[in-house]
Amino acid sequence: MNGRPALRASATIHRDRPGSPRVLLVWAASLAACLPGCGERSGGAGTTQPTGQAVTKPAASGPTSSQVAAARDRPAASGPAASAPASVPAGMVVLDLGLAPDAVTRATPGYTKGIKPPHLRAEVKRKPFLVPEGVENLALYKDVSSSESQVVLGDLDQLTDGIKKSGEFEFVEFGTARPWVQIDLGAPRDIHAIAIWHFYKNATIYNDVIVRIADDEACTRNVRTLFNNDHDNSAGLGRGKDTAFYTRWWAELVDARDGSGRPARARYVRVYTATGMEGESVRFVEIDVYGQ
Ligand SMILES: [Ca+2]
Ligand SMILES: [Ca+2]
Repeated sequence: MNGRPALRASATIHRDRPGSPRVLLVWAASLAACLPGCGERSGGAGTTQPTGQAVTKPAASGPTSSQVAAARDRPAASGPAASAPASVPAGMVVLDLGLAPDAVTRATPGYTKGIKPPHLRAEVKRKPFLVPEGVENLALYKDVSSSESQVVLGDLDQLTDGIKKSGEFEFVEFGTARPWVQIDLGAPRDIHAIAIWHFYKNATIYNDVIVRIADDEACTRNVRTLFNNDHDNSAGLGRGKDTAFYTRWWAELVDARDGSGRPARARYVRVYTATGMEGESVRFVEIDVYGQ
């Protein structure tokens, strides 16, 4: 397939490259707020290529030429200013998920299918997510394993390759109804947030998305569930109170911190997903784990 292996035999990919539940999704209910040039550009300071640097300070100076061009093309009511916090406390920065126009596939928002679950949330603009300076994507180039010994398309390491586009060959597709994927951070780390990009070029509502962290590879020690939208416990991991969502280029952002803002410490991050509302295969594009 264009030189790219379609099947992968091993469940775990090893590489040597350098390298309680709250959903923060609050995104634009209107299509306008989802147009290119707005959203999480963090004042236009986001990078154009995926990097390990996950955070960026709000822009301190005037707009760049690309910002000017973006501003020209977007409704006045949206844009970086709409998502910029009134003030950022000392030592904190706005989390930059790397959503520059050339870093993600800005699929047309609003494409929705007919079947919707009862717990589907309304999309409103997500508030800026503040993290301490120095927080970065700990998952970049880290090892990925899965419940499945084979995937239908792609390679597991695409989940942490920093590429967040959702086009052809830019996702990993599973042939089973309820796979999980797991990232090994290599050591216990302090996790502030986890961002998940399922395949989003066509907005999809996946069932039973569950995010867990644990101290061990088998996900049995010190297991904490950070997100669970399995409202009817069909996954058997307990009934979740989180809402269902459309897959979008701005990702699903899960807050890993406790009520006092303390990060969660763990080495392993496991994300379960079941097939979509209309039987769509489970497809992952990228998972970021932001922490220190
Ligand atoms: Ca990727
Ligand atoms: Ca369910």
